[in-house]
Amino acid sequence: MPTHDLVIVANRLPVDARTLPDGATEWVTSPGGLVTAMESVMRTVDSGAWVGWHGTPGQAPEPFAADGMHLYPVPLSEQEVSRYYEGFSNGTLWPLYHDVIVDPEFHRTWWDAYVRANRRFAQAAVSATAPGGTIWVHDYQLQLVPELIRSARPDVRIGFFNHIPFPPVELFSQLPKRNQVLRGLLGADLVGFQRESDAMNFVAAVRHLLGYQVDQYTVTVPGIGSEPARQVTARSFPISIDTAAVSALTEDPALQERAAELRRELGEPAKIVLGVDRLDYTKGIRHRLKAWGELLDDGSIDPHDTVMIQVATPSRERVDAYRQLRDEVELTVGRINGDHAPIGRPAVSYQHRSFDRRDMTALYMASDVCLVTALRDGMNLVAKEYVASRPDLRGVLVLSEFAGAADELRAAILVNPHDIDELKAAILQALNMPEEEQEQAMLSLRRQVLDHDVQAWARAFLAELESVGAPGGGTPAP
Ligand code: ADQ
Repeated sequence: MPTHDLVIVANRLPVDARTLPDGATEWVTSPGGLVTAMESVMRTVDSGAWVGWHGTPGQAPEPFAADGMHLYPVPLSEQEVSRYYEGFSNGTLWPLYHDVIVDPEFHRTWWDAYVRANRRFAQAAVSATAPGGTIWVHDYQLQLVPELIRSARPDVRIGFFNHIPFPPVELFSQLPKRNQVLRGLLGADLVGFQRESDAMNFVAAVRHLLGYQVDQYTVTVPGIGSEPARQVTARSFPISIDTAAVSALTEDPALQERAAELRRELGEPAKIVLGVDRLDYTKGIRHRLKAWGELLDDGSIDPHDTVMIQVATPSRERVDAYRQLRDEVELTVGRINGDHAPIGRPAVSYQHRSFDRRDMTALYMASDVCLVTALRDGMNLVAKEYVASRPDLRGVLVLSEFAGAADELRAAILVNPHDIDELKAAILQALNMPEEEQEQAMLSLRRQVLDHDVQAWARAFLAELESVGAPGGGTPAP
């Protein structure tokens, strides 16, 4: 019996399995912005649920509760993980939606698995949702889910949020099955994107490829047979972070001491420059290292008083392009250190592992410059985390104009990371920025980030969904 008023559908459940010494499984909530945002909106409904994969191939455990949320695990076989998740999601859609930085691969077996998996997620959501309830579907792995839900449950409101960019129609058109993907998304009442330009790309694709009528950000989906036409709204909702949680950490004296200790451990350099990314080719890590290496080569930076820390979280390690990227990054770091690092101190301190929130915040607090040089990024939360971690108003953010965050964080030093000379100049400008200028920029950046946290983002999306989605078949066209 479906019972939940609000159901989140995402590829992953917000928990990770941990095996206890006695062999039993314990579920640990994965700390992440989305989880925090959802926890805050779940508190506003009688009953909330989350549908997603639990992270291991094979049979799914029975539904269970964690942190006041009802969790419905969706099973994926080994082959589906390889074809739906690593294949169509991360080998086809991810590179295509990120400006084809690497070549997308298309395989029909991947598509078939994508359809199968999307059906399973949709079915689980349909069974979990109360009559007249709301379903919020997340991200590029589940683009067919809105339409699949709508055909089974015309009584529910359906929202979709795309966490990654939506490409221009010229690129999107390369996608085999592109029209099926667009129709899948148009099953929602509200389709949310990070940037205004993503929403524009989406409606342009709908107009060009499906020929539907589009009025600014409203698409009219024609009815089939006796079905009435419906309206679907596309809009941008820039995601953010849990700023209150970050602020609380920055006030912790133990963390302030940890930040000071980090500087001591690095030999009290005059300046620390930080990069924090999933090890992904979209993040521009190679471009950043090239710029850094050249600045050391030409003597603009002295490795005796300036250190770069590059945190690169292991990611998608079974996908070829990611293995290659790791090799290249590690080779480059090795070369830079071989050429320039003083004995006993790195020129680039490379950290290929995960850190907890406390250590991550201490790193932000300890760093004079944060480099976000993504070649394409939906938003980039690292940029916002850095800003939220600097109540002292010190520190400079260098930010790629190709990250969604660049629309809001105008007071950063904005760069085109493809232009290595420009990137080098921006790094030097950041390193040499007088304190008053840092303060001025940081004040303006913090105003933006502190006023728009992830809880506000979730509330804004759901409020808009409430106003556009009329249960009982979506918003009828006038
Ligand atoms: P991601 O591509 O994962 O997210 P990002 O927005 O930068 O990119 O978020 C990464 C998160 O992971 C940050 O919170 C960061 O602190 C954390 N992180 C990175 N390295 C870590 C490490 N070594 N240890 C611990 N934590 C680490 C996708 C899109 C983005 C979009 C988000 C949210 O690609 O564009 O901003 O979703 O919508």
